Amino acid sequence: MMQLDEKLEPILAEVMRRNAGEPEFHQAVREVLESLGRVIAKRPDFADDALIERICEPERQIIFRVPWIDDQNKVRINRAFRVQFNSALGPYKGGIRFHPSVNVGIIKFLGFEQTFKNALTGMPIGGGKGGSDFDPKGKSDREIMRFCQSFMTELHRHIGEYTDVPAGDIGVGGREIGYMFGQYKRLTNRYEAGVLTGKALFYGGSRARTEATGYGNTYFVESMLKTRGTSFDGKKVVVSGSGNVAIYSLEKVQEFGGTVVAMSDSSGYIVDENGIDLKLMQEIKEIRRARISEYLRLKGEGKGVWFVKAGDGSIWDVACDVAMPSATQNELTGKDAKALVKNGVIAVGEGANMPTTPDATRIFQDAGVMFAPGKAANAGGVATSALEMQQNASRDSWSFEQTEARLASIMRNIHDTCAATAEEYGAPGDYVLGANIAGFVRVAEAMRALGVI
Ligand code: NDP
Ligand code: 2IT
Repeated sequence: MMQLDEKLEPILAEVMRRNAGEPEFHQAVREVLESLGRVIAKRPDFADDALIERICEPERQIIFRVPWIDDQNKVRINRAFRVQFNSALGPYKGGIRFHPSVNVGIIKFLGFEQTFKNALTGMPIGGGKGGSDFDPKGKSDREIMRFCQSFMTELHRHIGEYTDVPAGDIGVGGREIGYMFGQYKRLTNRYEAGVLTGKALFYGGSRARTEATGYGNTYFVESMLKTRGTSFDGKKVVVSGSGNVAIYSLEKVQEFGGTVVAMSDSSGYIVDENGIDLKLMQEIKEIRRARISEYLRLKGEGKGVWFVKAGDGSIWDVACDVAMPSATQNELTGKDAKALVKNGVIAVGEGANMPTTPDATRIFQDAGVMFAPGKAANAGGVATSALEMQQNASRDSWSFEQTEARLASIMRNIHDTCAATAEEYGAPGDYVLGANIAGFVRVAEAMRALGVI
């Protein structure tokens, strides 16, 4: 582990004491604090007035019960969260995750990361995150609707266009946002389109929001490859996951001339030596909501396609030039990083939030692999959410081309900001340091201007 500046050590110790048993949150805070030693050496005033301590403490945390009735008429209970982390730059903004692994520590880590990510976009949005330990797998459409309605029956008091603007994340996509928006509208008697993003196009959604995170990560990695005089063209790529982020990474990588040879879900991974078929993957995942092994069944054996069950191997053993982990936190371990380096990987772009363990990140950086941290590389989703808020506020709707062009320019900007910041702070090519410092400085300047609140 990297040495922490001695002024920052007690801050981390206090975060760990106060948030006992929340390892993901500790991990996210440690990583940012590791970058801040160089900042306070240059700008000691940023350590005044407990500014860093305040940045590590969420402004508000809401935990609530969600009762709902399943298709067997049985009453079920889940626990839900909204962590409103930081509103110095704008209303809290960040997704909602439905997954059985969700707990307050996971939502806190995501809200903390979101704060710096949102700052990096340059848009007026604070950081927040929410979710529930509800497991959408195997639930009927009606069960999903009843759950979303009950969830919003409590959440609606805490959100609003000027307060907190949720969106999707794991297990929450267009369908869930629709049910939540319907319930919010009914409870408040307001057609407040800007209260949620990721809406469908026919009721206030933005074009390119569905594609934005995957496209954005691909744009970021393309910019990174360009610094070494290369591009996606002709590259072999592995994308983990097969949800929203993974599918639109696949689409953009293909457009840039790369070949995605493997994708996964929690049941295992699929390899297609000829390149994963986008339409087939969309049919399996977006329409049928099926398991990834369906890909092999539909394609048929003996065509350079195979499936490896989870536990029987790691997707990161598949040789590639570019790795884009786009499933979940800590999915790419030190062992995986070693295998990727051995197989000649040159760039890694984090589509997911914190998918790479700290030791794996170090292995990449020590081996000279270009490494794009999630809070920079996957910021295209939330940036396009901010564009959706802009369209809602002006009662306007932009074309796909116009919206994607804004996204592309935001991603180039984030890339260049991270690169320039890393250089300015004496670590050229270290995008982790660049993203952490550039995000921190923007939030910190705003917090200082607003006084001790
Ligand atoms: P989806 O629910 O659409 O897809 C998630 C994918 O990851 C699925 O293939 C899922 O497999 C897999 N996955 C999730 N949890 C696990 C797990 N514990 N173990 C193995 N596989 C898992 O979510 P998204 O694509 O929206 O999100 C993916 C990642 O990207 C998350 O880290 C999210 O925070 C991040 N992100 C999302 C943004 C967005 O706009 N949607 C923006 C920025 C970041 P299975 O179906 O089997 O569970
Ligand atoms: O992690 C993320 O940035 C998201 N899930 C998207 C958040 C948003 O508000 O669009």
